Amino acid sequence: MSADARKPVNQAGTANSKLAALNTWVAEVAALTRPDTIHWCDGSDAENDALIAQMLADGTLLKLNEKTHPDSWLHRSHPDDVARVEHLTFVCTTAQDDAGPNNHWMAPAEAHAKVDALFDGCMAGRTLYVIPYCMGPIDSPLSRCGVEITDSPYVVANMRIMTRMGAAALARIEKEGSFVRGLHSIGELDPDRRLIMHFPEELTIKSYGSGYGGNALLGKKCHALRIASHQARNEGWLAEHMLILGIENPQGETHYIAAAFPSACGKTNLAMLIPPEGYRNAGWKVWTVGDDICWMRPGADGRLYAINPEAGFFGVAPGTSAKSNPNALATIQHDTIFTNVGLTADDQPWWEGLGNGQQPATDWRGNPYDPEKGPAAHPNSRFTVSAKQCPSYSPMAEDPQGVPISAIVFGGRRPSLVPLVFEARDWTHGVLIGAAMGSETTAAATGAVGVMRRDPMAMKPFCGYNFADYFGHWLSFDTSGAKLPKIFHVNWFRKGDDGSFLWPGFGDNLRVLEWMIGRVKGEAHAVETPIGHLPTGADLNLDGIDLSDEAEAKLFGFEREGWQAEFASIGDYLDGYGPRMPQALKDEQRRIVAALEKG
Ligand code: GTP
Ligand code: SPV
Ligand code: MN
Repeated sequence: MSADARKPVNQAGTANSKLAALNTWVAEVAALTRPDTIHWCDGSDAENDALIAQMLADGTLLKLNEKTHPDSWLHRSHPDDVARVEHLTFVCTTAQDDAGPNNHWMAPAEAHAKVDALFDGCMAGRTLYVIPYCMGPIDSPLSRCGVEITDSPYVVANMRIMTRMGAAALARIEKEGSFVRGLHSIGELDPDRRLIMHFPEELTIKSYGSGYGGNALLGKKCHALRIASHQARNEGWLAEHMLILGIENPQGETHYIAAAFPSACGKTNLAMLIPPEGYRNAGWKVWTVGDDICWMRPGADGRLYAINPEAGFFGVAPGTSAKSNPNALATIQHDTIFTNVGLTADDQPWWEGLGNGQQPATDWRGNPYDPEKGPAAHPNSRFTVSAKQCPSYSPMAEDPQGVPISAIVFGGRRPSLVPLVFEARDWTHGVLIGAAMGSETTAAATGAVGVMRRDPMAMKPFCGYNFADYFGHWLSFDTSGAKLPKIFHVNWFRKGDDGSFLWPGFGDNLRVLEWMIGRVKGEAHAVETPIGHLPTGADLNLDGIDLSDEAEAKLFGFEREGWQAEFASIGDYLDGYGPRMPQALKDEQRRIVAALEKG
């Protein structure tokens, strides 16, 4: 480790770039926040080593068992700072309608004034880090850059894993001359003095008072979804809360699928799927391109091409086991930052559902583990790890042109009504299926868990503009030359009368993906219903799994009366957006209501 690495590259620190606009902004931020020193991050190993050493010294990180988890760390956050805070997240457009009823809104001038008052002097005694980063491969035309200023070394260490950060990103920014500006301070970690502000018209983010991933790693949800969705609309592409995976069949053909599930609803797990034994023996493979965010745009051939703008995974720890997600478990054996997990007596990370026979000694707050006081790991505890460590990481994941998408999948936690899988008739119907998505809330955001809400395209917390305009933007891809993916809806979370999941899920989800690919190729069979094309149990390969009669009936059934009520509610939801809602979606909803009435 080099002792010099901790010293700011430039003590004065505000004129370290060839780009005047960047120097000016850093100087302005420094004048407002008044840090002791300024450090421009170059992304080097020496810099990272020095930051880790500093965080070990001040207790921000604890070293995990070097034998079992080399170069891995535990971070315990403030107990009131463990998840995204949707009620404190704002989209600040000039016109309130542009943010839409789907976002909390504040007028830009008022928002700047409010949050700048919090930033005033907040970095006194601290170091201001300047993090130039690129979302997507450095050489990809689909990538976009940003600079995050933060006073949190934990944020720097995480951004280094999650993005292409440092010198190469700075060079691209200097060449392009533009970048998304993100200002972050962990502040006092007081929930009453916490704000996550987005100014899409200024390509600016200001986040104060939280060190938690989605609130603080500004390249992720703030930039790659809220700001990027706004940019994507203007520039003709899509920024989505989707995983990307490749399915290689025994003939060696690979089809790429992008899937939008709400937070903590199975993206990481599906992206890293290991085929069931019969499939493995036959030669099926699944490749991981991304587990959370997908940027896609039409290529010259009319197909949609997608990149994963991230370089790492910020994944949910609880439930991750050698059985449920062996690829994830293999990925996080070394060089991993764990946040808010429990610890064994010999300093190994531990969480509910890990299932390795070990026991927790310490809970996520650092107290002796006591099952009476709740779980050892926080339900939203996470790991941060480089995608390169994932055994299933796709050789195409770094391709600057992206991968061609054959199918788009929407899904959520739906204990009742919604079958295992169905297919949209066409693009407009598919957009309606996405717009109508519902799911039970999870621990990824503060607030009640298990409450049903509409979460269109899994973007309710992340769309940087009015959902009505967003659905219109989706519809606009249906042009004459387009070769659009087929759209599907899945539900891995259907429950039986006894409250247990009816579908085994995880690796067995490949059975459903295989049917989708069959549909894309025009080979697989389906039954037409008013809600779309459904397979019967006989249309899926169910060899090796045993479904009860109840499971078969509910997973492959179409419940007309329940859907009539659902579509009435979808109609009310669309109407809530007023005249801005595209007529084509309202017409589609009415067509389905009429078809459901026919009996
Ligand atoms: P974010 O990172 O918050 O965007 O979440 P994600 O969509 O990547 O969620 P993740 O894959 O981490 O899944 C979260 C939870 O869903 C875990 O508790 C998993 O065990 C559970 N889960 C994932 N896939 C399945 C499945 O196929 N069936 C069932 N029953 N549970 C699943
Ligand atoms: C999510 O909540 O959807 C996440 C975690 O992927 S965070 O990056 O914190 O938003
Ligand atoms: Mn997510």
